[in-house]
Amino acid sequence: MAYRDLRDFLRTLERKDELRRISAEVDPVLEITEITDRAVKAGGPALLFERPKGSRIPAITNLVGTERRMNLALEVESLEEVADRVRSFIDVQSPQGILEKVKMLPKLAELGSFFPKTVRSGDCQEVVRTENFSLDYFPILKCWPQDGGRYITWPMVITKNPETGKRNVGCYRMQVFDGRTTGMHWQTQKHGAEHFRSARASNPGGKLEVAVAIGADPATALAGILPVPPDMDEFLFSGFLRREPVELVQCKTVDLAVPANTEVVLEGYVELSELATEGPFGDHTGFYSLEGQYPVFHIQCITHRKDPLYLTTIVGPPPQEDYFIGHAIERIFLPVMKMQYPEIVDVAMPAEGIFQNLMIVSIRKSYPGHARKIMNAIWSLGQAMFTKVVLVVDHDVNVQDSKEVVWKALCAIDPERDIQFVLGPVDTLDHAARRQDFGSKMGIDATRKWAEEGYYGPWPDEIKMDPATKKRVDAIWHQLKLDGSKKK
Ligand SMILES: Cc1cc2nc3c(=O)[nH]c(=O)nc-3n(C[C@H](O)[C@H](O)[C@H](O)COP(=O)(O)O)c2cc1C
Ligand SMILES: [Mn+2]
Repeated sequence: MAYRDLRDFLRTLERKDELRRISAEVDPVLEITEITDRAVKAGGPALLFERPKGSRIPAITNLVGTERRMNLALEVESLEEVADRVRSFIDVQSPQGILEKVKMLPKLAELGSFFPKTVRSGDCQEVVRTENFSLDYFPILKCWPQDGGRYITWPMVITKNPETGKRNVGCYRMQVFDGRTTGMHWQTQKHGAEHFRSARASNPGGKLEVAVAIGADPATALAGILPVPPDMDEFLFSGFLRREPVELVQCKTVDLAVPANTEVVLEGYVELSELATEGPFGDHTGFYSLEGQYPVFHIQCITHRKDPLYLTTIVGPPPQEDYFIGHAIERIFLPVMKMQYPEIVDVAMPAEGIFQNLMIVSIRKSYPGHARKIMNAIWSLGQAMFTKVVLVVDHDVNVQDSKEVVWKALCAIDPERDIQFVLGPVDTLDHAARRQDFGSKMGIDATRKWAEEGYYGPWPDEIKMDPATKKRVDAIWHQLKLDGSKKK
């Protein structure tokens, strides 16, 4: 059974000794970050701050900051289970023959059962505040010393495509400007920003309605982070992940719906003609992202549960909780990448590469220039377009092992021949790019080179001892007493 809501998941975490309650008063200004940062880096538990300074609402951090808790959140033993389910849906896409078509029907029915469902009332509206409300009520973090203020870091920002009416859910940080306004940091390539531009084009002086949901069952809370295609409802994907539809309730003052089990909902709008200075913010690159101009979110109503919890996360020097989220995304979406590019064997985004800086891809190479084709594929694949360095290796390199990758990839390149630069969109957070959002990217072809690619010598074999010798040494190894021999 899917988790009913955030507190249901917290109960499970507590039972499994994966949650620590902190009853001492702790300041949401910097202190919660410092504690959380240490907890994440130690592989520690989820944290429930019962007495954040200046607020009566408890704050939760490090919810899914280990692979184990991510598995608990998705109710699986390993992420491969989720990947297998994704694969099983992709496989039935193009049935051949009547038998395959018939077999497909239950699968389609199952898919249909994941669509969000509208319900009449929801716990998230136990309290409705259209007057006398303020964000000051919540334990919103100032994360790092040079941050421009407090930031809501794990919101589900919900908008509708003004042209198609389709919903989008994105996790975009929101800087608190005052009790009723925040920044809206949707980066220029993201779907929320697309909705904003499209609304502005048809009505420059108007508004775009926005609902922000904070804290839900874990699969739903993750929805806003998933890189799903434009106009695909992220809540459908949450329904798939939790194997039960997300229940949605209509907002009180805007024509949008939010997960009924949410802890806190902010309803309002952005003015299409208004921008304000947002930032700086200690970001997931491990550096501050600097000030920029972003839309302003005006809150006109806050609804929440009677005793709301405030879910938040910190980003900063890796690894942080977002590494485990990104890693889950990598595993879950790998089958989708493989469907489009079957030559891809595996993909890795090491924590230090902070997602957009480094993707290591292994392929089964079958024609000249194949590695370069894959680089271009990555740069045109959704948010993978941001990848600053794409490193392509042969199928027999284990991309999950950074040491093996460094060793084998560097042996395999003639840098001038094998490195390729392209220009294009880069991540907004890339402070080294020549311009915001625009810069260069690098592909490294570290596969074995072929004659057709201008390499005429024989490519050497990797050194491996022959099995017969290994066997003979195995037989006498014990007598040699070389295992664990320590000098005294
Ligand atoms: C903790 C966290 C904070 C994030 N903050 C932002 C942000 O401020 N702006 C942004 O554009 N993306 C941010 N992202 C990434 C987006 O959530 C992600 O790209 C998502 O897929 C965007 O949804 P969309 O494709 O519907 O626009 C953040 C991700 C995480 C995990
Ligand atoms: Mn989207």
